[in-house]
Amino acid sequence: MKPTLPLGLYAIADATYGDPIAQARALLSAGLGVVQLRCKGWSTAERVRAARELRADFDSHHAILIMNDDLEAAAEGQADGLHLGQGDGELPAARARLGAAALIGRSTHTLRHIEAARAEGADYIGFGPLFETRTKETPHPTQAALLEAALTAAGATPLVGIGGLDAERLVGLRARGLQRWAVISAILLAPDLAQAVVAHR
Ligand code: 3NM
Repeated sequence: MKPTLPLGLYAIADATYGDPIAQARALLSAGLGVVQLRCKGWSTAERVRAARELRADFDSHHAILIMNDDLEAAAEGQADGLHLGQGDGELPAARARLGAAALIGRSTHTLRHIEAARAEGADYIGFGPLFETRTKETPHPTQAALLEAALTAAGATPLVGIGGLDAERLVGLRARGLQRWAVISAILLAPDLAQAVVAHR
């Protein structure tokens, strides 16, 4: 069965900020139900190795492992799902390779992207960057002003806000209706990861 994306914090373990395997284990220990592995610049073989190394940890925490960008790594690494950027290939092809139970998300940066993601059958939609981000190399223009329109455009498809999020900004975004969000640097650069998870969940 396809897993359901939890409400609240969608965690990302990111090789930009250290060892994503150690990060993922710490995020699972902090109680998070979904963690994406984001390893820009890694080979598919390296991503597969990381996912396989983590599989038992995700199983014992009943958590969802999402592979960023790389369909082959998601398939070979036995991930529960795949997150596709705008340029990362066709969603139906990923669905065919990974099976009906895979959770497949798509990054979107405009309202039109959101409509396209729904039309191609995305299980969830990433929307951002809401604010300026220090994590992405070539970010799109910031989108926070469009949050309400984005939530409407997403309809019943879960929308995950991303980009420049911190605990303070989340207060305002949640009041505006955001139910799911992804946070990278504000958690991975915090001196105490478990405390940072509590502050952002
Ligand atoms: N995707 P931080 S912004 C991975 O706009 C990613 O789709 C984005 O990192 C998008 O929480 C982003 O450190 C980086 O700003 C988010």
